[in-house]
Amino acid sequence: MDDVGTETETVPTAGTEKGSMQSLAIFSGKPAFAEKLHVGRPNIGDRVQLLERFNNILDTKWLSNMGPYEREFEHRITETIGAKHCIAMCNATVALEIAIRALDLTGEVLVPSFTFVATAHALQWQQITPVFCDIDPETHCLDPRSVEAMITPRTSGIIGVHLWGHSCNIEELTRIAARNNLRLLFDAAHAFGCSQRGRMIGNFGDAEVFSFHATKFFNTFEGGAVVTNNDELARKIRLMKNFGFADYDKVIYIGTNGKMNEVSAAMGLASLDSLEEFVVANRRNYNQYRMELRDLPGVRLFAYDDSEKCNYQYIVVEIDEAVTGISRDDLIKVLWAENVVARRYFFPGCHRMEPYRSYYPHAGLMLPATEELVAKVLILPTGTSVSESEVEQVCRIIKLALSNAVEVRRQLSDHSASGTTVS
Ligand code: T4K
Repeated sequence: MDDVGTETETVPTAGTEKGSMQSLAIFSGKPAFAEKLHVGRPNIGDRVQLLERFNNILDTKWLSNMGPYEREFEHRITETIGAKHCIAMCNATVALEIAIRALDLTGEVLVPSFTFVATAHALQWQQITPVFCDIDPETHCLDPRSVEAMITPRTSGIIGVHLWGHSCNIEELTRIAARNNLRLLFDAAHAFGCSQRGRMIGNFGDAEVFSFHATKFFNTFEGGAVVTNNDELARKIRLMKNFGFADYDKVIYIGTNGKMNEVSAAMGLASLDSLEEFVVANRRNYNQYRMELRDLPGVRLFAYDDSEKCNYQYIVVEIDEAVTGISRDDLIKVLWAENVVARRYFFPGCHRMEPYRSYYPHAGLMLPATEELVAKVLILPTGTSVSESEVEQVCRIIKLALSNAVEVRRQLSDHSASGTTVS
């Protein structure tokens, strides 16, 4: 793989070898990393080409409104995934809102609670009720049985989320949607470059929505897109993202402003050129984590299917406190003290966030798998800015914390008793 021109960033370590319990920063050790090691560090493609495009934008003074880079970007996306239409947007949340409206969703829509809150908000923002369904604990995606159980006469659609880039049970959801005359939309915010049974995500349901936010492995600073193979839907969505303008002075539809600007599109083109390199770095880190964390009782690394195309952009670990003797939250405190900013995506689940928690205080009763999972999941850093030796160091910290679980727990409870914060 030729990586010339792609930015790699190394985070200098503080030079602390983590060998003994006392070397952990929550005891008396120096933090493992001098600078914070983040989840979601943006990958940057070829800077020279990117700046050339930026200069071109300034020279031509075409900054937005379906400019040449936006159109090229849309074309490249459809080429990459083999879908008929790509409508680029300013972000995935607006793309979801527009897709929901274009599909005429009303009443109730079935969604997972275990997702980024934008999935639910995109509905509630339009006075549509998100009805939270449970997930399959293996895949972390919608459990079709829960979906079926939640259908009422008010249900108009399903939004499946391909969490972590792992596809939902598309076949079963498609069957349920067809049987019940429901629209089927996929929130594919995590799943650009992934496939299901060899077919690229972006080709399923009525439409799918990608996110190209800065924290995604492939970014346009802010950005998103609706992709669909339905000509009529694509036409409607295109109108909706540009206030409903069909021509100069001619508005034929209610619309909003969902346009992607030219700087974002230029960044997207640079990201597309480096896509393979980003995936290679993510896969390398994933394999390293897999090797380091294998055989650790109570620690489960979310498994990607190597027979499918995959972007490996999230390193998802489940911590089973009953086995490890240390909770996910205590482990996060240990990691943060070492400057490893691990995250609890998507804690505590949408149903426990406002306004949903006030609207449906007992929703958790219908979501046992979600309730269990939100206490276990931990996201670890990866991407082109994270090296193999840094992955090794992160895993060494985890192993050290787990093999000294009793002392770590005692130390952390002493910290909280004395009012000192760990991170
Ligand atoms: N559906 C799903 C399933 C989603 O996951 C998302 C977004 C959406 C829909 C909506 O897509 P967009 O409308 O955003 O296109 C982040 C992102 O903001 C969000 O886009 C993403 N999902 C979610 C999973 O992650 P936070 O709250 O973690 O963001 P933040 O600011 O804490 O950033 C995470 C880490 O990334 C930081 O610790 C540092 C690093 N970072 C972040 C930014 C923005 C950088 O190093 N540089 C940066 O520029 O939500």
